[in-house]
Amino acid sequence: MKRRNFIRKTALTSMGTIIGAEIVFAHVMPQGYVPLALQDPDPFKLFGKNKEMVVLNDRPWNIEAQAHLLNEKITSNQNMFIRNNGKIPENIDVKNWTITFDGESVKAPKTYTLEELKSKFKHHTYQLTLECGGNGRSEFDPPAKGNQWTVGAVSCATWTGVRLRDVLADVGIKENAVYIGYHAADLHLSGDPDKEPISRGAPMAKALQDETLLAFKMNGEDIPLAHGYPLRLIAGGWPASVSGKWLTGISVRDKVHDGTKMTGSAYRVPCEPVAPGEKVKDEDMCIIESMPVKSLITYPKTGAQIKEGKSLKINGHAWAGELDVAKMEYSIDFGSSWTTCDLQAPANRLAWQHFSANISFPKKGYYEVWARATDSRNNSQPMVLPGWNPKGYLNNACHRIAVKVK
Ligand SMILES: Nc1nc2c(c(=O)[nH]1)N[C@H]1C(S)=C(S)[C@@H](COP(=O)(O)O)O[C@H]1N2
Ligand SMILES: [Mo]
Repeated sequence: MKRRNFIRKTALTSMGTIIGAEIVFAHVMPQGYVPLALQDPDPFKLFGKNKEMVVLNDRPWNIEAQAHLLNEKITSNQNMFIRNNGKIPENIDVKNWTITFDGESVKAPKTYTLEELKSKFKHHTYQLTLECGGNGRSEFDPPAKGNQWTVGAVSCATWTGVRLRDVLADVGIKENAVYIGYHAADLHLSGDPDKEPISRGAPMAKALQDETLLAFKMNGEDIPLAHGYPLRLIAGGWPASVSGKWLTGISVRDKVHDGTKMTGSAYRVPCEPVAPGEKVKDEDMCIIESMPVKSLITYPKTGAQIKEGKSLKINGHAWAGELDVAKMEYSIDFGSSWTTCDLQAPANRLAWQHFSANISFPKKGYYEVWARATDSRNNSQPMVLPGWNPKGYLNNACHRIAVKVK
């Protein structure tokens, strides 16, 4: 990371300053050695994250939010999950940053500087929900390998950029275009510069949507480094893996993009339901497209206590991939009966929707509040874990919180 470089260049005395004490035997410390006290950089300082964010992995960095941290209507940087497949690029030269369009289905390859993108095309701003396909993975049984996300790998920030569609029109696309694939500046964990940590994409129909952006701003400011500075593809409502960070290229393909993590079991699920633990052949796996309907109670925290006779106000967000959320309900009797919540319209298509409710409880005791969203095609969240799949994607089971009435 940046910090390592920085440390290398820093004199021993400054190392002492960072540690907060003199390194007494500094003169015999091996050259290039990084003292333990500096080896474990603080992700909160490093990325500006809330201290309650949970680090799932530091090589590469994977950090998730907790439900209550996502209570903001628009997710701020400090509460936004980080999902990296490789190493964050270092020494970004934003003045010379370029994006190249190539592939079988461009009329001719074309490169733009970031400045050209910004000055040549109209800017658009949308709130867009990004959820990792593996959000909720920790609940699958048999367990699935990978980061054990609980509920916090989702965000809805405001993204500003140019429409990919407008840029593709300027590049010139052939009629046989089927899919786009992205290329990015992050580094493969092996250190091999010829390997890409991830190179995913989307069918042309998704690439050409109004809301699909080449974004250079998040919440009105430069995109934070960990979230793709200085340029990022944003494809809301689809697995967030489609939203390539540190974007350097888009290939317009005449077939389904076959980049890293497009094939095998990566971001793919069995086309037909399978029994838990079953082996599934590659050809029976289908690429995840629109994410399923889901919701999250962001207030109060699980474990909340209230006084008898008082009502409890809950609130949270609901989202449904490409669709709208049509109905939001809660249950306090383990799903036996459901009551409708207030549900707001999305700020724009592909933005999450806010819900709230005032809940009365019949008497003292332990309760669980379960929340269930239904999309505009009448698909509801399952109360328990949905279809098992080898990599543990698409867990959209109802979120629940424990409540005690005292
Ligand atoms: N270049 C690049 N883009 C990437 C990734 C990555 O590792 N490298 N991870 C993807 C995955 S799997 C997810 S879930 C989102 C996470 O976005 P965030 O870290 O900004 O929340 O970025 C996607 N874009
Ligand atoms: Mo992801």
